[in-house]
Amino acid sequence: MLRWIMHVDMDAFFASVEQLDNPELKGLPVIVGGLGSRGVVSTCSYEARKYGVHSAMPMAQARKLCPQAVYLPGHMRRYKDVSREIMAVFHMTSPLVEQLSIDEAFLDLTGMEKIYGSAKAAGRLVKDEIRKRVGLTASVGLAPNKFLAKLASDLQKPDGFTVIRHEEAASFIAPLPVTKIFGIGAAAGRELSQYGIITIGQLAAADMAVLQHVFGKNAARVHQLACGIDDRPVVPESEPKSIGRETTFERDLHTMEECKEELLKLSGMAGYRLRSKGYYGRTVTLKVKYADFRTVTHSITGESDISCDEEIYELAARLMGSVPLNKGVRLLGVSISGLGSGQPVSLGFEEDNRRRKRNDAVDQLKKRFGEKIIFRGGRHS
Ligand code: TTP
Ligand code: MG
Repeated sequence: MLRWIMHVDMDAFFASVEQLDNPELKGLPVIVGGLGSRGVVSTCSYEARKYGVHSAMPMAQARKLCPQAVYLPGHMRRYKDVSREIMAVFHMTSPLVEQLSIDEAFLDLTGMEKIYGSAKAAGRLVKDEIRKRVGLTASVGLAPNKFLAKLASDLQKPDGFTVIRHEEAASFIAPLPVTKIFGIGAAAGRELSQYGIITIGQLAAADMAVLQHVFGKNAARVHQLACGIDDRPVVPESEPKSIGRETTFERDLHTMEECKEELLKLSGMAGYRLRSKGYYGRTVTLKVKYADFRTVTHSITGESDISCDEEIYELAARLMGSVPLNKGVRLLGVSISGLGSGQPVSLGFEEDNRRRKRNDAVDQLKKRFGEKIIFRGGRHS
């Protein structure tokens, strides 16, 4: 059976979301990134790329190249929401999806021609579905393996659709520069050019001794890629079963007050991790390790979805109340399981919304200044 791998990558992702949400920005150069004096460009619209602006460029340089652009700080939460919708389209299309970043993934379509008619039809379907659901364009690459699929998706951006067929794979990539192969950067490219090797085709036909000289133990691998061969499987990332944090204390804790104070910090850290990975949960587990290394765990399942620090702490503290404190406590851990992703279901009580807003604000601060910036209540450390 012929392998078919699809690589999908959104076009100018953050900038496109901004243009979608603010239609007056359509057709304009839009630059998203850190706007402070030491900020860098996260990405920019294709209109801005004409001026030479690109990701990771210092913002000050972008301002010189394209002073008329619209500069925006970005909305990470929104991008994550859109990303989740896109990933849902991928998961609808194939059971084997490997997410590479916020806006790209590999899908293994091998053997799925029967469902879609052809791999090409599946590719079209994904592009159409993304446009319908989120109103954005994606570039698709379809090829016999990951290396070729990723290379293909990049060739006709934006709104690209590139198919590399099995029989044409080697000849398709032969005229491209060697730096199109991941891992061959500008330095290796220059070294190869001294041997007259500029294109991937020349690399495929090169003397192995030269490749060994330039790439050492990776020579055979690079040679295979140059021939269009890449056997790496699409590996779906496994979902975590639980998310949490634990701390071993420098000195054992003896009072309920001390334990609860630590639980408050742990709940904040666990909650931040939970939310930043886009999950909510149903069950909170408390782990207590005593000075004699005996460990107990207790779990409790909440009435509704849990995502806020306060909810986690409330349940963890309730569990703590049923744990005897006749020995010193060496370690405490708080984790959340029964995970789901997306927005937690809430009854929309005023207090729920207030809590969520408070948690969002704390998350933003932690994201900007590091996790240690805030501990709720209690003493700061
Ligand atoms: P990319 O897919 O690399 O870039 P892009 O989607 O903006 O543009 P392209 O059409 O070339 O694919 O990255 C996806 C998002 O990740 C991008 O919109 C912003 C973010 N990002 C950064 O924040 N910093 C970076 O250096 C890069 C490369 C991306
Ligand atoms: Mg992209």
